[in-house]
Amino acid sequence: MFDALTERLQAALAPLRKKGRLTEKDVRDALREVRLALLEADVNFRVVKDFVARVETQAVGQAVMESLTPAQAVVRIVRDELVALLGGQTAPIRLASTPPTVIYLVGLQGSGKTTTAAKLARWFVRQGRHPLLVAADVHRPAAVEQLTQLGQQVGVPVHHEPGLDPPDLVAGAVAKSRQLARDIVIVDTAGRLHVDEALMRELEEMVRRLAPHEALLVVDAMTGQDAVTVAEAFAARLPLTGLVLTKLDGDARGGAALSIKATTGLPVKLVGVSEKLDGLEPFHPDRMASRILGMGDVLSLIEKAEAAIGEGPPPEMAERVERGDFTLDDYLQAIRQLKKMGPLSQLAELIPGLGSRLKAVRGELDDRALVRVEAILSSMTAKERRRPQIIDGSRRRRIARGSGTTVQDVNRVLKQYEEMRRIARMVANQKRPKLPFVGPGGPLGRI
Ligand SMILES: Nc1nc2c(ncn2[C@@H]2O[C@H](COP(=O)(O)OP(=O)(O)O)[C@@H](O)[C@H]2O)c(=O)[nH]1
Ligand SMILES: [Mg+2]
Repeated sequence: MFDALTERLQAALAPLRKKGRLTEKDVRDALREVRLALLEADVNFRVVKDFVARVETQAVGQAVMESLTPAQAVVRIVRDELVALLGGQTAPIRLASTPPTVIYLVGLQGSGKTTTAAKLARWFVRQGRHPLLVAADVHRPAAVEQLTQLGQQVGVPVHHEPGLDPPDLVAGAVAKSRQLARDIVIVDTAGRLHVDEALMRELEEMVRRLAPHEALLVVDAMTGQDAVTVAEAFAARLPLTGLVLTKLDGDARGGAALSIKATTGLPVKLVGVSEKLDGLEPFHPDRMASRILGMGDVLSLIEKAEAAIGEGPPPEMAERVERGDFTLDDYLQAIRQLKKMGPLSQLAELIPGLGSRLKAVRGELDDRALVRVEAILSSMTAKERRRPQIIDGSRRRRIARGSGTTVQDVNRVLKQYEEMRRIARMVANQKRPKLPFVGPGGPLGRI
């Protein structure tokens, strides 16, 4: 996420750290680089100007110059102002006091409305709620079909009546939600390639017939500060309550994310971080600021781990691992949990301190290797996983065939497993419990 920006900001601030005392010139030089970094990331120029001015007023102050660690003080100011720029506080999705809560998703075609509708539905289901999706993009038949399929994947009913206009359709949505005992109504709307009058009229009419509690504008982060123009056009006609920034996993430069709150006044509430239906996250300005500055985001990492691992490994597995006696079954489980945490390259950027080494580390993290190891382990029988010593030549050939890999791949996985077990035993003997499946020789290595 925003790799280039992170790299440039770090480079801009690095010279400060090399000096014990800072002069005003040092600070101004660094801020000039910060300014260029932001402009290059396609942040709105007025936003950049205000931002740099605010940082400068504070950073050339006496308190900073005379502090024991002036460089840190400057970085802190940059971070705090970045948090403010991104909206300050986390802006939650507000639920109606009397259900159902009505949430509209609006935006240009291709911005990610339909995907976000399904992601949001899934997100609510996981919170124990009961959403209803409304397929109000009736102009393209494929759109209804797309939402219907996504609804099935997340186990959420989709409301649609062929031949009905969107305003009439949404007008009946609350009755439908009551009938199906649903407490949240998520309306997926039509988009155009650009903002046009017919689209706006239709949306206005829909909002008149069914008032939203949340009207979220979905914007593609890849469009940079063009997103700001789109947001202003929608905000002029609709009672928008917030934004969803999608495709943050792509090579977006950061312009949209950093400009949009300041220019529209609307908070970013959610971000889309993958095409998959679990790729939706609440937007936390403070965590995002840390990430942009390459400081990592430990809180998100912990949350991901907790969500993936749930209660943690079963106690008997933990015990076995501690004894240095873990099986191929344990190995398989560990890999599956690691996979649930998301793409390895995305996890890397949450780890503090990787900073400029992030790119190199990313190159080494290979999700396909993980998938391959999983395929190989899954192609073994339960007995083989418990007693790997019985895996002879013919079994190896069968496992390779079953997993679409080669015998060499299977050999490598078995060798890695032996190595991990050896390390685990060594660790157990030193009475220093440590997870053996991460680190050299672990599933992150090449197979
Ligand atoms: N990588 C990535 N792709 C996304 C994200 N959100 C949506 N997409 C993709 O963007 C394309 C358009 O999404 P769609 O929901 O159909 O957009 P709509 O026209 O606004 O309804 C699809 O290919 C989605 O898979 C995201 O957060 N990350
Ligand atoms: Mg759509």
